[in-house]
Amino acid sequence: MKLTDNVHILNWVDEMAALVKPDKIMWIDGSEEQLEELRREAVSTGELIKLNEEKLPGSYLHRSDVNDVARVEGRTFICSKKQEDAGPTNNWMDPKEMYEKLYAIYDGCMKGRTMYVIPYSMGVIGSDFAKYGIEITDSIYVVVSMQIMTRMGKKVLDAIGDSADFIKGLHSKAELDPEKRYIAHFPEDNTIMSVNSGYGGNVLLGKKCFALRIASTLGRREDWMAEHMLILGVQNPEGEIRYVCGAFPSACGKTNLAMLIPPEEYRKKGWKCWTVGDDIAWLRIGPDGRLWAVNPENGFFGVAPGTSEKSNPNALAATRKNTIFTNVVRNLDDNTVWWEGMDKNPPRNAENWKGEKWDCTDGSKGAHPNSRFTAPAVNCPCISPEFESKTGVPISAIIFGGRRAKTAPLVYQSRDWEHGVFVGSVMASETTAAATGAVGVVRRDPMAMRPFCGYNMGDYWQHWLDMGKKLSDPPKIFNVNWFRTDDEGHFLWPGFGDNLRVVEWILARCFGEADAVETEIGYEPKPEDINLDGTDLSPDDLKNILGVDRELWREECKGIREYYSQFGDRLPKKLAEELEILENKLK
Ligand code: OXD
Ligand code: MN
Repeated sequence: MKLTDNVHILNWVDEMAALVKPDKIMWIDGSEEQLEELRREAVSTGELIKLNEEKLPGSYLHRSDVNDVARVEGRTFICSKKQEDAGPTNNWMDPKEMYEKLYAIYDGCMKGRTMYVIPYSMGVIGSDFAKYGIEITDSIYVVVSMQIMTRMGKKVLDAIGDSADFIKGLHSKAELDPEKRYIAHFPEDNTIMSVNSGYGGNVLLGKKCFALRIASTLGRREDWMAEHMLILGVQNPEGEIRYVCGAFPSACGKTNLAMLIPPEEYRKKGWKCWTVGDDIAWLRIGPDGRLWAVNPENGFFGVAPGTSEKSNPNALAATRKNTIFTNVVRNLDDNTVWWEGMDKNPPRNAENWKGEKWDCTDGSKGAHPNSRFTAPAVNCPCISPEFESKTGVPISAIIFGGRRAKTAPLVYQSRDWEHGVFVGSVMASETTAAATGAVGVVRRDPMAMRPFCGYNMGDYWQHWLDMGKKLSDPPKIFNVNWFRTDDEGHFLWPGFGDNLRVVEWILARCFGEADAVETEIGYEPKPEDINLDGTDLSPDDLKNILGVDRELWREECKGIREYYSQFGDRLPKKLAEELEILENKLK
């Protein structure tokens, strides 16, 4: 049954149905009855495995194809009419050529299958922030995951009304052929096409595809920003909650910061942290000239390995009901799940992520390193009371970060917004020995958006600069590095909950409550300005992770200059100037 009279939606759905030729079309209304029927069907075909109803109520295990376990950046395209509008950091294909290629692949790909039509909203339905989408898919896993990750169903169609303003998304698992796998974005058509994958990051189109790649282009047109950022509320003992956004490349502890648990001494004094978002922030200028943020998602699509009662109890708690686990270990004794780093007791009677009998003593990994949980945000014990707010939360600070063994100090503040945009544009992380064998290879990941910016990165930086001019009270911009090491490679900063000590200084700076010293790269705290009560660190230890090593920073400038050169005349002049200012200060 069709759920709308909107001719724009109906015509597009008809057109796509004529292309993919499904046996049946089902409109997803969002009702629990319909979803439960689909879950039952997926269990009967093996697409989902029902887990222990007592220990993990309402939860399921899903296994993706063994060669379909991660986002495929090499096969992700921005298909703007002009190549220079996609820029040097994106794969590009001419839209006509891509449509032709994809239409050939989609032709008849849903024969014998049901086509599901999912109306969904990114952001609270009816709010000024909300943007709507329709995803067509042949996967029940996608339908039930979209129910967790977005607000979806008939109420979204009601909100769209007869408007043509919605993002079109077509997904088909097709044959799961990696050679014909494409994640294509057509920013000028508000369209996303994903084919031959069943992995969440490639197929839950509301997330990276819409809420970052397409939304970044919408934000540029409409004067707002779509960012790869967590949103954290920090409540001080006086009961005041101040908010920060944070952008970090992968493997820098973003989820842990988003769900931070204050150190004991802080908790005793009444500090508390609230999660508004763990991955994506949409930012708009408020009537007060400040930047206001919402998390457009409704759930967490988190990396499972390493999530434990110790590292992130809030994330673990979020997965204890109504969750879909992907590519983790199945404990056959009690029909629950496990992953490396959850605890020290791997199940003895278990299946690995591929569904094979797994012997935890043979040295093989049981869960895939990129195994995931898809969990409702409401499950998180520290979810912010502002999570459903239609206006969002006012942002006091933006925190950029990366993993640098040397060079970057524990924390520094940019001199102003423009300098802050420079700091974000040159964000970098070093590869670890475990991942590549080559330690210290610097990968630039501007604003942690390298894989997610839907247009030319140079234009994106200009948009940041332009937004700063429109904000009468812009957030202050900081850079942090939790990963400084000594010469033996030991971390010099404890990280995790203790990062609140740095965030406390950051927020105090935003409200004129803390001092700083000016260095060549920006403002840094004096060692005694970071509260170390309850740690075994002294202000003297902090001296090793603050300060500026001119030699290393001169090297850094060479790397930045080389990185910038690929953007040609799309590099904003202001950023070239900021680089010169830094070079001069280091002379
Ligand atoms: C994610 C990512 O899955 O950034 O959030 O890759
Ligand atoms: Mn992410």
